[in-house]
Amino acid sequence: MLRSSVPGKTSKVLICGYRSSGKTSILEQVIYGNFPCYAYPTIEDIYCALVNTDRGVKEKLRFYDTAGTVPGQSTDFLKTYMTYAEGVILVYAINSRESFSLLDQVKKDYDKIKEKKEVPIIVLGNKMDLQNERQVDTGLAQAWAQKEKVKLYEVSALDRRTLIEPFVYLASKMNPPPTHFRITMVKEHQWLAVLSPID
Ligand SMILES: Nc1nc2c(ncn2[C@@H]2O[C@H](COP(=O)(O)OP(=O)(O)O)[C@@H](O)[C@H]2O)c(=O)[nH]1
Ligand SMILES: [Mg+2]
Repeated sequence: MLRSSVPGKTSKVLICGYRSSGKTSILEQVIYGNFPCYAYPTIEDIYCALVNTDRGVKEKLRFYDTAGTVPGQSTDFLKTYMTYAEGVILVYAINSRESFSLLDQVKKDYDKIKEKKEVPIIVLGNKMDLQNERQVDTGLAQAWAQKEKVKLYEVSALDRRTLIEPFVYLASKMNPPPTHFRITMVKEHQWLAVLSPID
């Protein structure tokens, strides 16, 4: 049965990072199971999907696929998206050192904007299939992610199986159930019935 954790609510997820790191390919693969042979540079695209969570419900997510950035270029255009994002996916390509360096700038911009909001962020090191072109060391990337308190996955947009865990993780972190305890009231006469002596 199709159930959403918050009926009617669609949460906004921003996907951003270096130009050509594979943002559009990742969304096309995880949502449609399709790896486009060629992709046009993105201006802005919106993808809607129901994503499984580890709570047995699905989250309705609206992904904002943005134009890629390059180091030195202003990331100002991302600020409006950042203000409204309820989840963020930062993408770099493991065969591009520049794409990884850019994430630090994007994350810093984001931290300034989000203030005290707790917004789930995942980092995807894409193009894992291009091992022989690797420029970003896994350990180094994981150390950065740990420092920034974000979860990092290496993935390949060619292989949908690598994308499932990160997307389920992100969806599970969105709209988490309240953590306060629910106190069940017991009516007084029920206790009396239990405590009354047996004839
Ligand atoms: N080998 C490989 N190529 C990829 C992967 N993801 C994307 N690409 C290619 O990288 C290029 C840029 O991809 P695109 O999705 O348009 O990147 P975007 O600018 O970040 O949206 C395209 O030629 C894709 O076919 C991947 O995981 N592996
Ligand atoms: Mg794109």
